Amino acid sequence: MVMTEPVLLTETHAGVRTLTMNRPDKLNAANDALLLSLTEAMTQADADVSVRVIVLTGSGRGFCAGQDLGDVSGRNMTFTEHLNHTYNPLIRAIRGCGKPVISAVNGVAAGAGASLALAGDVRLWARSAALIEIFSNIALIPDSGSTWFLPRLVGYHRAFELMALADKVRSDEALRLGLCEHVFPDETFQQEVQAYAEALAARPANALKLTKQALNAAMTSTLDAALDLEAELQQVAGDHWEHQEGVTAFKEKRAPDFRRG
Ligand code: LHQ
Repeated sequence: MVMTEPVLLTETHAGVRTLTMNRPDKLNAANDALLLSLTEAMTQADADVSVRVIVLTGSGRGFCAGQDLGDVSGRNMTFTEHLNHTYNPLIRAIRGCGKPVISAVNGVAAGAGASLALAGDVRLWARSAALIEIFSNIALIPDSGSTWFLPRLVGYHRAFELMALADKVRSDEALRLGLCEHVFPDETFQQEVQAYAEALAARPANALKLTKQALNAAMTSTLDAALDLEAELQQVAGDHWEHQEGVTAFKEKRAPDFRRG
């Protein structure tokens, strides 16, 4: 009997759920099975009370090389249908998730894989990782959110150039451009990501959920609308036990415990 490897590996440790894209021979190029199971796993992790932080990463030397160009399963759909069926729900699941999502970019992120690398709330890169808005090499336009994420990070003109020329952005430049928060050595990357994720998991989950909601809304809103939403969500945060715990811990000169409750 031929055993096939799952396209997605799932592991949970200390409140951190790690989702590992697992098609290493193809640099984790995405087929429908991978994309649909990733979306499902993201939704499940969001609903699971034991999960506080989600890490998205790749197995082997790649993060994700974008659409699997050899996979024809999406070809009975139009491009529009394919995006609406697979990539777009995934990007929406990441951005709409009530928990922090870390894009742990262990290797090359190309095409829609670059979009996944940018979609996380935190982007941690291995030294050897790289990002390529590679779509124009095959005469397509950037999708899966790249046209939305990239200009907000680097401005219109730099985004256009990276997309038009499909230049490879290496980790030192990615850090300089604001495409990632931290770069870690390849050798210790997994441990660094887990340590970072556990530190994030100790932060107040309800407050981070509301912060994510407010920030996502603010990306497309006016200052007036942002002020109104802050005032509304601050009430929700202030009514939560986490706030009491934070204030009490401050007064008692101890570290708050946001993991109880
Ligand atoms: C791959 C792939 C891959 C299959 C590496 N597919 N096998 C598009 C269409 C429809 C709707 C939705 O939206 C999209 C969005 C997109 O994502 S379009 C962009 C699609 N991706 C690409 O065009 C990237 C193609 N890959 C590459 O250009 C290179 O592999 C990069 C620059 C990523 C990495 O180069 P290297 O480090 O030199 O690795 P490699 O090319 O030797 O790849 C290793 C293996 O992985 C190789 O297989 P082999 O059997 O020869 O060892 C590649 O064929 C395979 N692979 N990407 N997307």
